[in-house]
Amino acid sequence: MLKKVPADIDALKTIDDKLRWLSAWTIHHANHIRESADGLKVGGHQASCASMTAIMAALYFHALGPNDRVAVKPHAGPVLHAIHYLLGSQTLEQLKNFRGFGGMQSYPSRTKDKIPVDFSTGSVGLGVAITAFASLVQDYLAAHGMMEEADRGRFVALIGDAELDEGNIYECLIEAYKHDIRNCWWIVDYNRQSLDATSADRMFERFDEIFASCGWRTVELRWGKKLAAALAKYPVLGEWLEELPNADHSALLYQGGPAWRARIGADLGKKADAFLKSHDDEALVVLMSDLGGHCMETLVEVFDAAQDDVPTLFVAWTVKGFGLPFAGHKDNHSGLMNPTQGQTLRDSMGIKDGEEWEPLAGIGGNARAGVEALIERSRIAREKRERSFGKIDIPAIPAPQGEEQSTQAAFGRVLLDLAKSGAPLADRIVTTSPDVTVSTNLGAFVNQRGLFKRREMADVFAKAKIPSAQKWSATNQGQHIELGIAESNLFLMLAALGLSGDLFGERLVPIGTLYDPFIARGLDSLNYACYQDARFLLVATPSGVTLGPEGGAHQSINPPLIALGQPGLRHYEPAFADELAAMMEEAFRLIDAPDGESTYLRLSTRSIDQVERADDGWKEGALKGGYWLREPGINAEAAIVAMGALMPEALAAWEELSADIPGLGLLSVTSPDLLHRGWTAAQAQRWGGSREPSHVEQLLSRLASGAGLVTLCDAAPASLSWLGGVLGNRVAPLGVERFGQTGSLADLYAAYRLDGAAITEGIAELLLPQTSS
Ligand SMILES: Cc1ncc(C[n+]2csc(CCOP(=O)(O)OP(=O)(O)O)c2C)c(N)n1
Ligand SMILES: [Mg+2]
Repeated sequence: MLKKVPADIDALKTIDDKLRWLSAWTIHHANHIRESADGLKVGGHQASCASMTAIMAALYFHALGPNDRVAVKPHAGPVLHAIHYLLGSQTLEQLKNFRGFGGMQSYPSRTKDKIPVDFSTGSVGLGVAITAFASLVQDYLAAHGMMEEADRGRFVALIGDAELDEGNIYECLIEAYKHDIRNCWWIVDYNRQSLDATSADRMFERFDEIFASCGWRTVELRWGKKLAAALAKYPVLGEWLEELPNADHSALLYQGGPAWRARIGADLGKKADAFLKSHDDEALVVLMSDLGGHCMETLVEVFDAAQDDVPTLFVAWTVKGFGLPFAGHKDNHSGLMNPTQGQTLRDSMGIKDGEEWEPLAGIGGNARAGVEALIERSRIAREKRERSFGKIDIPAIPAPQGEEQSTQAAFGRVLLDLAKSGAPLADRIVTTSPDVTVSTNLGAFVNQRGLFKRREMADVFAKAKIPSAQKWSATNQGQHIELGIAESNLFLMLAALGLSGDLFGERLVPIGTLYDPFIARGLDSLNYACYQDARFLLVATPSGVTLGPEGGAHQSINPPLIALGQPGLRHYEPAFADELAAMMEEAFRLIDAPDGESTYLRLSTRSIDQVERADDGWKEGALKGGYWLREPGINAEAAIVAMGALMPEALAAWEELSADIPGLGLLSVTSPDLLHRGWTAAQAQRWGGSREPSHVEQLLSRLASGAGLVTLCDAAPASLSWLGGVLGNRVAPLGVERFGQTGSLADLYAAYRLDGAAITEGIAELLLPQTSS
């Protein structure tokens, strides 16, 4: 840790005021001053900002070091921008364009904001949990010699109190405890208000215990120094205040001095006389608002006292809307000052008309020098960190050999071969799985590369010579991070691993596995990972009704549709092992490429005959989303279009039908996602002049105009049926639309119309003359 300079409390307080002003003014300007082209309310959260400015001033201008990373509560985004404005790393133009096109974003965004944002936030709860996983990644990198111990930083989450209702926080807390995470500060802005209401008093008493039982130190910042002194002098007032319900407290903070006086007088009678006499109404408001989260002395003191690496929860009592006209009002979440209130606030801050944007307006004389010195001293990064790409040597990934293989088994073999090869890529791979490592075929990789644990853990079964296929000892050199069954944690782990290049300058190659249907379980966390452009490979297996006897509860139906609508994630669904190998190689490349993305491989446990290839001509098409596995004849009237594990049915039907239907083609779709994207991208190009036909258009143009397509996939049929819209082909869509059930593949394919008979019927439907009844 760097040596600390003693805090300049006065300057910090001035900065607190400045942040409150600038964040409020930025929002005010966007709503009341900036020209509105469409009359829509712009919005913003002045109250949510105001309750955090002291906490953020104490952090960014005192406690944070250059290697610390912060997830800022989404609605306090404008405070972060105000901080960078004071530091000179945010422009006036950006502040003026808050929530405008290309301007600073409503909620901190790693990818879109111009200032350094360590973690995007917006979907509450996720920004909190990712800090714990990022601290684990830091431990991983340090243990693997990819970063210096001394460069380790702290991971700070600034949390709204209502955010603590999000279940993902507790899933993360449990996982974090198992991994003995450290260097985390979670700071709760305990303003006791959410969007709709004031927070339940009862629950808050429990948070301490929950965190403490997971190894966290908890620190409560309840009263500020002045209020604490007053309560020490008048203990009866202290007892009364401790018991005051959240809703009453908020209402009194909103109503002001006379209301406090009346209520204290009514509740305490003569016992409060001395206290009330010694405070006029204005003094009462100031005193009763002196909560720990607004008291700079308290904030500096608790942050300075927590310099070890023990994870710490700070509960900072605050007033939502502190210092603003709607302070404490239960409806203030989206409250905006009106123009008159804006002017009054400006005047109260000593800022002249026209100087609203002046960073240090209203600060005179000696105070200004102190503030300037403090701004100069802040150790946080002012520039966005460079992203780390293009540094990993990606070897060719050969296809596993074998006449009959499943894509899931082939995945395990590719990883095993990589682990044994000693290629530098293998050293960058980190695998992780929510308790399905073995059943998703990661086991062999883990046998080679071991579990990661900061503290060594012997494989008790191996030591006792009990036979087992899994020989898993854990060391700090291991490369597999074991997770409990909480899929949201998997995606947050992948998000943190997938940002390692951005956060720490060392890119890892994260691979996460889970069962395909359980993507839905962690979907928002997956979206969150993609939103930040974290890079990883997600392997979802098994999938579809093809997992047969496992039954309906494990059979996925809609993930290809999810992938079709998910930016930043490329869906590949291979049928054969050589396709899988090519896709994995591509996925590794995409992880390490500036214009890359993450990849989702949807795999199967079904072992199928591999096809003979004359050459590598299929590969390019397979990586673009599809290729003709059986070329169509000139002006073919029909084609079978199939994806993934159902390819044997498609091939058999093709064999059977092609005698009767000359030129029948078989199109293997490896990524509906890429085909669709290519199609829409080509459409968008048209407006710019000449346009290249997209890959899917090129594929389908091989058929006669208006030819029929029977589409077949072990997923929602809409995954492929849209292909008919590209060139106007008629489509008979086959796929799964009902929940699955147990059974053999033959039973299930017949029941769900995924078999040869269904394909034949589909073709007949398309080719026979339409009869009218
Ligand atoms: C997952 C999710 N659900 C709902 C919302 C909408 N929302 C935004 S803020 C908020 C309440 C936040 O209250 P709190 O965390 O206490 O923040 P503060 O009082 O500091 O504004 C809600 C429900 C959201 N952003 N994310
Ligand atoms: Mg709140």
